[in-house]
Order: sequence, then structure tokens, then C-alpha cells
Amino acid sequence: MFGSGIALDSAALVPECAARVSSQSATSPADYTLRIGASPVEIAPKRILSTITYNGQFPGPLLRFKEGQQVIVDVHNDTDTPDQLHWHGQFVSPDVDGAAEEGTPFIPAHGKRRIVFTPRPAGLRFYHTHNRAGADLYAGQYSGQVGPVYIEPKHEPGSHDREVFLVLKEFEPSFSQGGDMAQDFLAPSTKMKELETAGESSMKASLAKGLPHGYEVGYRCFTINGRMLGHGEPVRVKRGERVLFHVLNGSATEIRSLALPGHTFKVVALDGNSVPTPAEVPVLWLGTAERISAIVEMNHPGTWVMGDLADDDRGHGMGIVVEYAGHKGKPLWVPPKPFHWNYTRFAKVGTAVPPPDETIEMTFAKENAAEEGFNRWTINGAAYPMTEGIVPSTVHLKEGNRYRLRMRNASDDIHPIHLHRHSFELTKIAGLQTAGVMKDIVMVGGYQEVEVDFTADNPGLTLFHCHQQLHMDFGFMVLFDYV
Ligand SMILES: [Cu+2]
Repeated sequence: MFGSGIALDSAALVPECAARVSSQSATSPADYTLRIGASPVEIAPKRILSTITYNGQFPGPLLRFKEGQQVIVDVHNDTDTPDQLHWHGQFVSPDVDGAAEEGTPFIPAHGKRRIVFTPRPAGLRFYHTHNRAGADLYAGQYSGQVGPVYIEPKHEPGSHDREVFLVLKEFEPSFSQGGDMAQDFLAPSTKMKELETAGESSMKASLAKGLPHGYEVGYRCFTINGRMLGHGEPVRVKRGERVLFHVLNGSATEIRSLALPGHTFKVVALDGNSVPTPAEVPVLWLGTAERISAIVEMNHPGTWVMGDLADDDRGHGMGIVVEYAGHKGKPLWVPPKPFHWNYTRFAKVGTAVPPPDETIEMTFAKENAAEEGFNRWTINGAAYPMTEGIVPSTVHLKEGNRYRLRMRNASDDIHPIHLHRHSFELTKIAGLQTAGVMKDIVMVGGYQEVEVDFTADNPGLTLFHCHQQLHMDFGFMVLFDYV
């Protein structure tokens, strides 16, 4: 389904042809223009905050591309800070991908960069800043620099009446010590004893030395499509309609849930990739940067709150009203029955994956409050250096080989783990074998083990990291290269 003749990019063309493409690209008008700049965002009447956005709006504009058809995007940076714009989930070159660690040039402060690439693969992708924020809660993904991308496939399966894009996002962050993140929603729930023992004893030792818990980030306001619950346009539907929701968790740090009382979601794609077994679920769960495409059959007329399961977060705005034609009145929320999120529900049935050419072992660990009160994160004992330049790669790939990443989480946090410029196949989730689900982010549960397989088919520096901003900024990254 991937990597085979979907599109030629300019690098694959013969040299003179490539030169013609790039000279055309230099003079042609851009297909899209994005401007990075400070702007007000009105999340509710008279509730206006100032943040960095794309084109003065939140979320950033929906960019619709056609699979395999080259696009030109001009990015202007009206801020004082050089920026990186990452094309999340796309198979682009390191020069375009938008990660300083891979060597992508910065979009200079008060400058511009023209980006030319061939969008692929089809499906729901997104773009966001890839700047490090560190302790600055106005920077990186704490800002409003998030926008959806939809890459239209060559053949769209037309089993829905219309599409609705939802971008979930928190604002007004602040530091706290200790958090209240949902932990018990993942299935299977199997934990590994040795990971738990390692994590607990390291935490105990740190607290015994008198250190407090490392910083976490909390938020005051919660929005869908930039508006707090009840303050935006409702999703207006008709009975019998089949609405395809494209949901993007644009959070810097949080895991989100979403339910619509009296309705179920038929999940058709995860991270933009069609799943082998579409299945109906009452609740969606999305780690930071995950996307879900799901069809809802509108067969339960009324006025409903589609919102997060956490009462506090929904109460502070994390929801949107769904209103049937002819129905007015106060939107109703009804909590769903307990439900566990299991990626393997959408997997290929009765298939085993072949063994990989090589397995890359990774253990994730937390050094509590080790970095001026922030947790330091390590992969196999090493934290990624917090420097601006490129540091040497520590994982070396051979083109064409199939790799298995065996990820062992020796911390109690859930980590949404992301691989740039490639998709991976989920092959084992907390002890359960699986196949066929293609993603670019996977939540690795506390003290759990997850395995994903990928083919090294896109040469160049490739960043692997936890997508939780506070984790990636404090060591939770590693760079792959091709040898
Ligand atoms: Cu993490």
C-alpha cells in the first residue's frame, strides 16, 4: 500500500528534468502561502488570547493536496524566531521535512522559505512547528501552530455524505508538579514487571533525595477548531447522514478522548491510513499528534455535546455541539460506558507478520526532575543533546531492510512515539501480536512493550521521538541515518 510507484518526486527524475522542475518551481506562483505570526485568537466571545498562528487563524488553514501531484508552499516567518514547519506523516526529504535535527533549513526570522514536494501518502496528515520549546510555554506546539492536511487519494472511496475536520487543542498552559492524565484506557493492560520495578525504584530513589516530581503542563482552556464548547458553530447534521469526521489531536502534551452520546464511530483510518478492519467504537482516544478518521451515522436526533470524557476538560471547553436539523435546546452530554482503546481491534485478522531483518531494542526511562526541575528522558540510557545543530545518528539503517522497533517503556507515562518520514506497522501491543495497522504515531503505555515494523525506504536522516513536547524537548529523541 505504500512506497510502490505512488509518485515520482523530483529526486527520482533524470537530472535535466529535475533541473527544469526546480527552475519552474522558483518562478511559479505558490499553491499555498503560510504566514507564521503573532495574532489574536478568539476562543469564546470576549475571550481573546495571543499566540503564534498560521495566517492569523487557528487552526491553520486546511491544505488539500492531491497524492503524487507536486506542490509549492511559501512559508513566511513574521516572528523574531527562526522556525521549522514539519509535514507530519508525509514521506518527504529531510530538506523539506521540517526538523532541525535532520538538517532542514530554518525558515528565517522575518524571512521566507519556498518548499516544493510531492505529497504522499494519501489521507489525513498535518503540519506543525517543530521548534523546541523547553521551558517557554509560548513556543513550540504550545502555540497555535497546527493545521490539518488532507491528501486526496487517486480514488476516493465514496461511502460518506460529507467530511468534518476537528482539531483538538488546549490553550493557556502553565507548569504544575504531578499531573492527572488518564492512564487506564489502553488495552491490553499487561505491564512488564521488570520495567515497573526499574521505573518505580528510580522514582523512589529520586524522591528519597528530596526532589519533587518533575514539571508537567496543564491548561486553562480547551477548544475544538479554536472555539470552546458552546461558543463555536455547531456541527449541523440531518438524520440519516453519514458524516466522516477527521479528528486531529493538535495538543502539545495531552492525550484526548472523544464521544458523541447515542452514536458510535466507525473508525476507517488511523493517522490517515485506511485500517484493514473498520470497526465501531463508542469512544475515540488520541495521543498527541494522532489522527482518526471515523464515520458517524446520524441516527439519534437531538442536540448533543461531542466531547472529551474528562469532565474538567470538557467543562473548560473540550467539546463541540452536534445539532440535528429541527432540534434546538440545551446540548446534552451523557458519559459513555467504560471502554478500552485497543489498536488491534482494527487489525488484519489471522495474519502473522514475517520476521524483520533486524530488531532495534529501545528502553525508555525517566530521570525524575533531573533537568532543573524537568524530567530528563532517555532512550537506552542516553538523552538527546539539547543543542541546535545536528548530532551524530545512533541508529543506522540499510535501505530496503525491514526493521522492528521493540520499545520498552520503563516509565509510568504513556508516550505517543513518532517516526518521521516513514510509516510503521503495529506488530505487537502489550504482548498481543497484531498486523496490518499502519501509523506514524503509537501510544506506548506505562511499563508496557510495543513493537512496530517499518521498511527503510526513504533514505536520509530520520528523527524518532516522543511527540509529547515536554518529553521530546528534554531528551526523548534519537536520530536514524541510512548507511
Ligand atoms: Cu513521552
